[in-house]
Amino acid sequence: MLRGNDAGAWTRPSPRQYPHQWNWDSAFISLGWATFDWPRACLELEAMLAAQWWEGMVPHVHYDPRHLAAYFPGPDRWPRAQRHVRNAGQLTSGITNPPVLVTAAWLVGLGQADQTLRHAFWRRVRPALIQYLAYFGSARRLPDQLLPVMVHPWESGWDNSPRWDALRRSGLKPRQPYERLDRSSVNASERPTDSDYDAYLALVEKLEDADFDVQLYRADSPFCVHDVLLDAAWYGAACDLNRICRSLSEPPAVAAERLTAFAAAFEATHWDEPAQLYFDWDCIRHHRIRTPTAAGIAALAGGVAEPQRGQAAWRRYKELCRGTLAVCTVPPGEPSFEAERYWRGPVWLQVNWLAARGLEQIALVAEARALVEESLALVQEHGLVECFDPWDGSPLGARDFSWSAALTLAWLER
Ligand code: 2M8
Repeated sequence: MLRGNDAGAWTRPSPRQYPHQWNWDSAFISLGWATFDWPRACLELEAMLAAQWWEGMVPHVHYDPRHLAAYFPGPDRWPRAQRHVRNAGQLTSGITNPPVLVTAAWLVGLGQADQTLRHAFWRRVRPALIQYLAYFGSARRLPDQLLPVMVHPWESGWDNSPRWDALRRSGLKPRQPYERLDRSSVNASERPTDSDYDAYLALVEKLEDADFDVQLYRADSPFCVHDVLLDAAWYGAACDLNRICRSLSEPPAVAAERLTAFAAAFEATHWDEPAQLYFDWDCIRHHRIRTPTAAGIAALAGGVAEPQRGQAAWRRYKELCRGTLAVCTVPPGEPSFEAERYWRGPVWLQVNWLAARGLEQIALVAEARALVEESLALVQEHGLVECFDPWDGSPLGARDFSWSAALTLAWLER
């Protein structure tokens, strides 16, 4: 399937629905390539870094100029973004993704037994990875805050998660008309709604109007959050980048004191004692977004959560999702739960991969193994699709889905 979805230097998330390169998709996809074609895994990550901005940001979409008519929105909706791209001619979106790309570079490197090749790869990517993580600490910080902000649901990768329903309620509409293309090969009931898309496109216009200056954007936008998964991914990425640096006998990219302060801010911002769960933080309305979703569980992968809290969160979330397949992205008792609609209930293998990695980090090794077994059984029965119905595992969303194939390979190899 990866060979089938191969666009040359990167892999399409799925052949029809997503014809370009996506940032965190490529991170997960590289882990699959690494099991049978290591140079191709490196190429996947380096192709993503080739779309990097002067400011260090690695965009969430790196457009393939051959397929611009097949996906909306294209780079024409991000005209100012193109001026930020370092390599002339690369076409990008204007937002990023949780930086699991850095962790993928660490893991892909570890998959190479030949130290010369491994170190050469890490040496090639290290400067871009340092700039990428530094971007969150500079351009993405509000005054007096340690944690970066996330500015668009597409950036979180959990587009229509109920975590972001305040945005839906804000009733934002874009100035420019548009036509959705995402429901030609996937059922409308499995995709975000029209009001979600109105808000997504309106936020794109706001980011463009502010020329991606976060302070300007925040002053005029109803959406600006500390995303629990992005923050955890940043911390995990910083630790993995330091591991790369140590292997190369280079100084750490992120100082130990900074990591300690970041972890404390993470707990203070995201941990919710009454719910015993990790939640997101709304920087506009100044409160925790107390909507239980699997994001707080996937966040355990970053290795930032305190182990006892992580264990409590896993127990609590399992209780809330009793009777569903693991890991249901929204508990079925939530009013916002929709079994078929994208990030509002279905099971995603990428979430399961993050959750299993997180469970290992908090000493729930047997639970991690059980989750992997359950995920592989799901694949065996229902195929390598985008996501699965949390009640019976029926396939949902796009077919021939690359990160589902890649993570299955990575699990099988282990
Ligand atoms: C989905 O997001 C894109 C927009 O970025 C879309 O719906 O068109 C999300 O599931 C996201 O997490 C994923 O990276 C992307 C490509 O698989 O698709």
